[in-house]
Amino acid sequence: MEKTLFQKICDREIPATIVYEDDLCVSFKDISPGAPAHLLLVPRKPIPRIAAATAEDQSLLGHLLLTAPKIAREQGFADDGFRLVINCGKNGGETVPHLHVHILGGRQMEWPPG
Ligand code: D5M
Repeated sequence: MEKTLFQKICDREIPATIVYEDDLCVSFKDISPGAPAHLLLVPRKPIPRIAAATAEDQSLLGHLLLTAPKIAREQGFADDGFRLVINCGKNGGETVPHLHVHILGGRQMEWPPG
């Protein structure tokens, strides 16, 4: 199977500004930032979207949710708050079919999102 764009970033075949990595996931700067701080956190496992995750992925998903705030703290934008976003499928606005958590911060967020 062809690697996804984000697998290629994880494997350093495509350049990105990586800010965090461990055995299970990698975080890097979004190429098209929607906020002063905009990171993506992706599992190394290429789950296409959150709706495609299974019970087997339970601890991986927990790891992602625990790691995102840790990265925001390490990157210095957690104190004023931040937003985590997971887009799923076409109507969810997912453009890269590899599960990713957006970590957005550095400005006041609005609700509802567009
Ligand atoms: O978000 C997909 C996000 O992926 C979008 O905010 C742009 C970002 N993106 C796309 N290509 C790259 C590369 N090469 N580096 C870093 N960031 C990238 P979605 O939720 O699927 O709309």
